[in-house]
Amino acid sequence: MTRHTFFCIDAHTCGNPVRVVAGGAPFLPNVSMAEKRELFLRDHDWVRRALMFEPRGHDVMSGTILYPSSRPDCDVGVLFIEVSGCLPMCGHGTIGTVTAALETGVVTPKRSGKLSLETPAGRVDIEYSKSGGKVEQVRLFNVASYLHAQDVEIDVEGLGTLTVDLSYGGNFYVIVEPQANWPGLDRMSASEIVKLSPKVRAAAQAKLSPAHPDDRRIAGVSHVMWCDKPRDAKANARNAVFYGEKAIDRSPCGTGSSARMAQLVARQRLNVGETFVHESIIGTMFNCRVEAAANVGSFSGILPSVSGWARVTGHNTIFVDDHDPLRHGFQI
Ligand code: PYC
Repeated sequence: MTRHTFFCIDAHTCGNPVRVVAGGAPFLPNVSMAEKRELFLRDHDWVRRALMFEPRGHDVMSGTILYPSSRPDCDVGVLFIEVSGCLPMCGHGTIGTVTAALETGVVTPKRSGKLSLETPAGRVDIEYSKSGGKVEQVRLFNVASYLHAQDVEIDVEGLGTLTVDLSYGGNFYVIVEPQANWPGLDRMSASEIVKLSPKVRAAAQAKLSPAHPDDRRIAGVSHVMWCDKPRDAKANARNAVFYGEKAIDRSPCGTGSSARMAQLVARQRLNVGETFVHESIIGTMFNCRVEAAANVGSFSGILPSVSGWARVTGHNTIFVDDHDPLRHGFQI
């Protein structure tokens, strides 16, 4: 019998899970994280399914695997694993991973208060504050983000015609704002979000089939962001982000917040230099900022930053035994 053992640090970022695999991951050659992502998906995807899906994970599970970076300007490489696949970039996953890695000593920073991560979507710089051995706050300086398409009409069974935008913040997001056929988050239950989102995603994908202008490996509509006014007076906006088959992000979603800021700047509802506080479905918040303007291919975009907190919930040694019929996980 073969037993695979994974040494994980479990955490959550503003309520959304992050399982950081610090030991036991499959060997990958010294190539870029974008290439490692492709090799992992081709040869080792069972590891993701075993650690993310039931019975070891659940419908909302998300995590990372740490690898050495092949870039001299990065401290560590991060592979994002999730119920939906291997994301090019994940904001809540980054904040949770940095917190867990620093608090447990898995990563030793060369510079005080700063780290640089190599992600499949590109380099992501980090600034963090730490007190009494605990990481208090992590700000990530995300990859360039841009509005890919605006005022796109899609037909969604159960809602009718919706007018949506498609924006990139490390993943491609359909952005749905309140309108005649969708009155907003207060009038929508979590189970309705889970039922309608795959239809919205499929309709947007069928119409747009987006790919990143500088890296065609980053392609496809993966997330749906339902937007509304904030409940908390400290926030500028609220959202519920859908991913995978059944997941609603409990955090305000880092790549989603980046995509949303790119959309708002392109629509002249937010300016370079301004902050944007984003509230999640459970009321947790990310403090975001438009750092600068940036070009992405022929699109005008932005360089966004996102700040939030995470807490480590425990150390988890996970076994995947060959004689377990459910060793590679399942979803119902
Ligand atoms: O925070 O970027 C994010 C994210 C993506 C999917 C779930 N959370």
